[in-house]
Amino acid sequence: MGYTVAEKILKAHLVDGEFKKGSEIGIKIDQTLTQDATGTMAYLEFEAIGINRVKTEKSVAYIDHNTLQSGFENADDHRFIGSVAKKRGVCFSRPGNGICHQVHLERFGIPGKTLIGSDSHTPTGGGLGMIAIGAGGLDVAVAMGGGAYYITYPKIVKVELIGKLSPWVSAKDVILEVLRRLSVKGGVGKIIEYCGEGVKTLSVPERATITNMGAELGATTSIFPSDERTLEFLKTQKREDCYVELKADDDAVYDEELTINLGELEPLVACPHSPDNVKTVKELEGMKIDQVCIGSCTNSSFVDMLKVAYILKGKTVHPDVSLAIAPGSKQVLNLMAQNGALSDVIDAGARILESACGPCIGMGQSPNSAGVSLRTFNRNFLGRSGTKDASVYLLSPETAAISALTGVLTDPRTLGDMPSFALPNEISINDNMVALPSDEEHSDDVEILRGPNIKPYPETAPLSESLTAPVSLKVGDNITTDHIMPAGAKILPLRSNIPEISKYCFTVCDEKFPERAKELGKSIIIGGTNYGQGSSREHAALAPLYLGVKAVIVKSFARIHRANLINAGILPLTFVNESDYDSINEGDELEIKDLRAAVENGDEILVVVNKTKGTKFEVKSELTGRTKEIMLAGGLLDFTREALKK
Ligand code: MIC
Ligand code: SF4
Repeated sequence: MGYTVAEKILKAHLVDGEFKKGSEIGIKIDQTLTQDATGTMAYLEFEAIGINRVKTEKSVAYIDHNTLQSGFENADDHRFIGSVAKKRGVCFSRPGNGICHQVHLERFGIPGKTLIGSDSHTPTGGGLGMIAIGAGGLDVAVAMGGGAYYITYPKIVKVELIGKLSPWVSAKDVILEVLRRLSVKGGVGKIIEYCGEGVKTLSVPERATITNMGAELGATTSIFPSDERTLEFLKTQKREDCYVELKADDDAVYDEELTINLGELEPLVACPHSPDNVKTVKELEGMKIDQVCIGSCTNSSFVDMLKVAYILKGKTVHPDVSLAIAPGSKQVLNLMAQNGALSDVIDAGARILESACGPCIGMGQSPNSAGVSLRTFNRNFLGRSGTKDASVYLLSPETAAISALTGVLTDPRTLGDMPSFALPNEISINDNMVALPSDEEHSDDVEILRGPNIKPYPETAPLSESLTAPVSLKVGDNITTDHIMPAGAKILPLRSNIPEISKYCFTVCDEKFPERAKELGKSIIIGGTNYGQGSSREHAALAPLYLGVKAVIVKSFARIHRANLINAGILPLTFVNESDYDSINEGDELEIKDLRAAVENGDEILVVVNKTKGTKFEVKSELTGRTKEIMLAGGLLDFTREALKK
């Protein structure tokens, strides 16, 4: 039996477990990346594990999320990360160098390698033929220390691309079509692997747009083969020596199949407040808009910017619209400056932002009250833009740019003929904004610089014998990590201070939650399906940990968040009968007797007594060998420390 591209890479990196669908496997990690909003914690955790230097082939620390620096906090985090990186053997991509995923694709990604990053859009690297997975900071810390990364051997979904995109229809429309078909939970436990003759019509940055937003499917990752288009991209980056060809065997076996005829696609748009709420642009054409934002790790490549500049050239942004553009990296911004595209967009009235995440994570550019914002980003969760009653629509740079001129949602195909846009063969490469780490023998001389906002990892405790605690919160389906631990300009600077940031935990759903949970001392959260979808931020587990949450009982979990809960020592449980969800109310006192013994025995089913209602229901714990040990130890940090001692 042959293998798919993903399986070949996983197999070559297998260090633990049986290479069999559904079983837990440990893979060796070649590269890691962190960004500043999750990075401070990840490096504090790396320090707490107690290893001096990273053991990966390449680890890079990016500064791209918290770049507003409206107080000392962000700048302190940057300085801390820069100093740790230097001491511990990590390359440091300085603020200004660009968004982690765009820069990593350009300068560090290598086909056939494994990468984990403390950011859910790490699968961007799948555009280059990598197994690139988003993970919690603690998992990344362990991988930096040379530890394996554990996943459940996923199902592989084959997405066969046939034909070629029509003019003004783009890679963003491909992934929006996949989201329309599979939904935000359709990818959980799966790797999405692209193949077919349509693949070669897509350049690496286009492929990366598709794998990037595969995160919104809940997928473990997404991947393209590595072929002549990959070589072409690496040559432009003067990195052709990294090239290896990777393709699936003819007799590879897939678990599910999907075919997309690129030629039949039309411009699409994801409507509020979910990336899978997809409609055609035609259906909504003419909708009045207030704001357009172009950029983010999904759509900020040079070719995206060339298209935008072509559309804007010689025109003026509509008087009722604010247009903001954030090129994805210093390389992209510089190329725009060199070829005149920058001048075209400035001249049209675009507001040029620094090469960073910016508005995508609510760091500035919040829309006006009840504003309609068109964004080339990947997430439009309620409130994420910083304006609670705003309506955010996700779409391609082409649709965004033309709409910025007309003031209403507009189909870019009205532009007529499309010239061909391509990355030049020869570009100037300058990695001067990547600081290299110190030599190992000089690392003792490097001082780690900590600011007053940087607080240690919250306290953990081994799993208790039994658990009796009230329900502090009951929420519905598709709760995102933006609900659990919101971001934005006010809250993001607190990422290295769990006591402070926990004051905002779940406030999108219930303003009183942090206070209530703290008062209760220990508590349990009840949720619906796909709980914890979205970002990789472990703060969505660390803040509840700090607030005393001991268990979360839901209908189903999103992959990264479930792993983060286990890493934090919070018990993730799912209902055996989903209807039991209805019988529980906030305030009910729940009890799980002999919890520790049951987890030790590997009992699959636990019985929960609702002491308030006088009823009982069953939940699944699904903790396997390793995750079971982590839970018993009180989380991954304690587990790893103990393992190292042994
Ligand atoms: C996001 O897009 O939500 C983020 C901000 O990049 C997060 C990481 C974070 O919360 O720091 C992600 O996607 O993992
Ligand atoms: Fe940054 Fe937005 Fe990408 Fe997250 S999704 S890494 S916030 S650009």
